[in-house]
Amino acid sequence: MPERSARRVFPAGFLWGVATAGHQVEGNNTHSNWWAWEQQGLVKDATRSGRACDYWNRFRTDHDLLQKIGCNVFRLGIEWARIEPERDRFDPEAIAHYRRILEDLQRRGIRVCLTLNHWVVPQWFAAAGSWLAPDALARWEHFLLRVIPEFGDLVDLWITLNEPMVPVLAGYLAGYHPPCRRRPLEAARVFRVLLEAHALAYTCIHNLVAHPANGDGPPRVGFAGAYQWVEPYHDKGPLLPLERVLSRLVARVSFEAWDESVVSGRVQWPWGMGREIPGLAGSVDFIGVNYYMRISTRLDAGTLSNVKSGGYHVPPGVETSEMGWQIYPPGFRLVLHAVRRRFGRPIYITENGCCDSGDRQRRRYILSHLQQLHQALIEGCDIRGYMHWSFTDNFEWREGFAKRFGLVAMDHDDPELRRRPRPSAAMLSEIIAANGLTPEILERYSADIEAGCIAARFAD
Ligand code: IFM
Repeated sequence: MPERSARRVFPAGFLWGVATAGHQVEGNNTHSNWWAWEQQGLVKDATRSGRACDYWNRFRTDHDLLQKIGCNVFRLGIEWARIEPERDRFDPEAIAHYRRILEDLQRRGIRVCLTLNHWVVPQWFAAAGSWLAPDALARWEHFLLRVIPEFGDLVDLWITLNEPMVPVLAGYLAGYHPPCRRRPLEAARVFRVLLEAHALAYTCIHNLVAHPANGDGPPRVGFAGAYQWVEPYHDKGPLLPLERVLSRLVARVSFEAWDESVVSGRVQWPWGMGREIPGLAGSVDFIGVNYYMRISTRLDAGTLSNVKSGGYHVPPGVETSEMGWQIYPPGFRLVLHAVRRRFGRPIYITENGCCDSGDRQRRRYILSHLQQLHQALIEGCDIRGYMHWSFTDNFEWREGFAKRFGLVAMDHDDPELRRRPRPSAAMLSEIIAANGLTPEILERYSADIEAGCIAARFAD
């Protein structure tokens, strides 16, 4: 439960905003592997991304809303499949359109956090073997060399890859994201190739961007990692020691090995045996932290396969979101400290949010997570910004449109795709205006918060 009274002011210049991803909002990303996969009816609610939020055409309306909320940063992505719909054929109109979008943000004084790859790849790239193709990195570099100079002057923060462990685990190990493989050795190869892809993007951006939008020095480049707080399911009893070991293993497999590979420049256990990757060591100017939940490890065969499949163990009495994810704000602070210790670099929160169609839990979620974030700041974590996931309801991958993370609600069957800000958007707007949590804000929302508890779902 958020505390009711303490004032929590954030540093001057702290960035406040929201986050999206190209495929989830733009619509009609027809040349992509995800588009092809959706046509097979594999999305849980049998929807397809289709026109999604039509951000591609309605970006000005959305940017008006960003301004109303008071955002001074916006995280968005570009889609490789749109820019290079066929191998070696770049679409100049798509590039020009992305420039229009970024320029519109710049004109409004909204800083740009741009993701170069958020899991989705062109269908031609997927058909040739995706990240496992012998020339995958050459194709990726070809793309980077074309796009980075186009957008370099408009971007403040570059995200090379979003949650690279998701394609590794969901695409190649658990097999429920395209290309739906269950091959540990392939997963390990993809892990290595994505490290190389990240390092390549880091180097290209630093080599190619002479005048970054941030203006005051070299470009700022990082990746966005999916972090969870992983703990044993039981807090006492004979299973606890083994569950502790399991929780270490899950954290290691899911994000620590990636982080330590980036720090050391060598592919770390269990995904590799220390092979060096040129250009990788220390290839981050900041870390993007995506944090949603706690994972509880329990001693049964399901735990490891559940890690990325959504079927998590939830201890009795722990509140969950509509994704079935444990809402656990203290884990946020703990994750931030762990990331600080590992990298010693500035941190931006590139995603944090709650799947909540009725907007009953979201305000409490935001307040309690911001309190933890602020606590981490006071304790020495260099956190520079917070981007809430997500701006509008959007295409939630294999969950389709059924799962709703938006501060702004959208009915995807509405021909007008009207944007309807939820009450939590108004609350975030007040927080941004105050640059933090004031006792007045906490007091004003305490009734909502408590009313929300009644409707919140509790496990067991
Ligand atoms: O929607 C996703 C996003 O694309 C990546 N991070 C988690 C979000 C919620 O599942």
